[in-house]
Amino acid sequence: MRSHARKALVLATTGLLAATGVVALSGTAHAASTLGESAAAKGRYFGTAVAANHLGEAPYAATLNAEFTSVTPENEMKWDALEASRGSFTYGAADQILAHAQGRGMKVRGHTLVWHSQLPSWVGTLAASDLRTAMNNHITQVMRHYQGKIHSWDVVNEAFQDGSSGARRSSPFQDKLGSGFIEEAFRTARATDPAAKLCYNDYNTDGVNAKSNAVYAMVKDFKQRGVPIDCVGFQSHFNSQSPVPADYQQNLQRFADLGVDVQITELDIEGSGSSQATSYANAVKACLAVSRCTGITVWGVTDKYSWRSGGTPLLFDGNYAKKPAYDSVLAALGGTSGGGGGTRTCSVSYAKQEEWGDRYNGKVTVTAGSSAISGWNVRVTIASVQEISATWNGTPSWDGTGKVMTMTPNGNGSLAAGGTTSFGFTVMTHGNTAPPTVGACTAS
Ligand code: G2I
Repeated sequence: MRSHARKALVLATTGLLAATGVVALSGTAHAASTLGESAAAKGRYFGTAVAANHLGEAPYAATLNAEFTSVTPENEMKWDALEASRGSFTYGAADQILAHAQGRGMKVRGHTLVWHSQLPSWVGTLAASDLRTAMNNHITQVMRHYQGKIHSWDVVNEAFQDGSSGARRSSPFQDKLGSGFIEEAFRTARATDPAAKLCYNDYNTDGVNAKSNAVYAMVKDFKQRGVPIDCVGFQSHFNSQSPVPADYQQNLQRFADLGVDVQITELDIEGSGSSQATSYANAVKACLAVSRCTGITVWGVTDKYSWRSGGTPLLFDGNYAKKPAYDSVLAALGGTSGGGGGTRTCSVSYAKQEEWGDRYNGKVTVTAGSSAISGWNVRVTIASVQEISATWNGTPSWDGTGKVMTMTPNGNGSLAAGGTTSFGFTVMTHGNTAPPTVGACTAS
């Protein structure tokens, strides 16, 4: 049993090697351009929010890895995730995202150190001086853990009220420490990691309005008094009630003129089709028109995992197919798509399965590239004395010799980006146990 298994493994390896050259030849040509590459050509990063629990989903990881050059942990670096109980820090899920990004040369945005939401209840129970100690300790511990690994930190998130008041929002920090908590958080952050860019991040501040005016006044004051701040994040959650503002670029520019970088940090736009695509393009163009707008992050990879998935606000649909919004963003970044939403590619691998005295079974796995595909075909060639006596999970067609089989899908051949399927067949060896030659995968 053991030696039989080992023999099968060796044969499988041989088969795989025989097929490898062809797999390489099939080339799985990359899409002409990606969001990340085309943004890089404009001196910017193009990022996405990422959830650690989706990294194991092949098309999620394939899309992330192919298209994005920066990640923001969607929830994993928030206070409740990192310090749920006082003084006890849990970095597992955040570190998982960091490792994924670092292994692929992606930047990481840190989100977020001080925020009224996703704040464990123990923080709210502390008296002022203890709260100050806890806030500074949280900033210090977390920033030390990630020292040198985070390009920008959202030091304080959403500290201002919506509406016309221009006031600070009620929170344990605001209510007990007063407005000075923001400045104190930035000073503590700078002292801990002088290399990280320190950002203030908020929503409904994307156009010129009472809320953005209040943030503007704070940043101006910080710059005048030498309080350390390097960047302002504009979350940019848009929908029909809150569309991309006409003065978006102008607003980004006035902050940049204060001497800070600006970043679009959580972009998503509810809608679909060409109107969504146009809005996305306008948002991207606004950033590109502001030299200190250093990067864009969308708030998720795929509509299906969006925090407001019903609004389908992202660039890839639930099957990881590129939406019109993807094409318009790529075009706005100066990239070129293969047309119809990216170049469709696939690749194959071969493995020998069971074998008997007179025959063996082979299995071919088909994997879609970084775009979804709607069909594929693979050519399998056997030695002249061999015969294919059975096939499964595919629809074969044959050349005149009966030695070259072209396999196509059974029914619907759609695969998501990075998705896989497989087909199998039995080869009657007639004394020749050679593996088949598995040709290039052609996608449609
Ligand atoms: O609300 C959208 C964003 C606004 N700006 C700050 C961001 O940090 C915020 O992100 C969202 C996440 O996208 C959601 O995923 O923040 C929400 C919480 O304020 C996140 O939702 C939470 C759910 O409320 C929890 O029930 C859930 O356990 O996500 C958690 C993890 O899935």
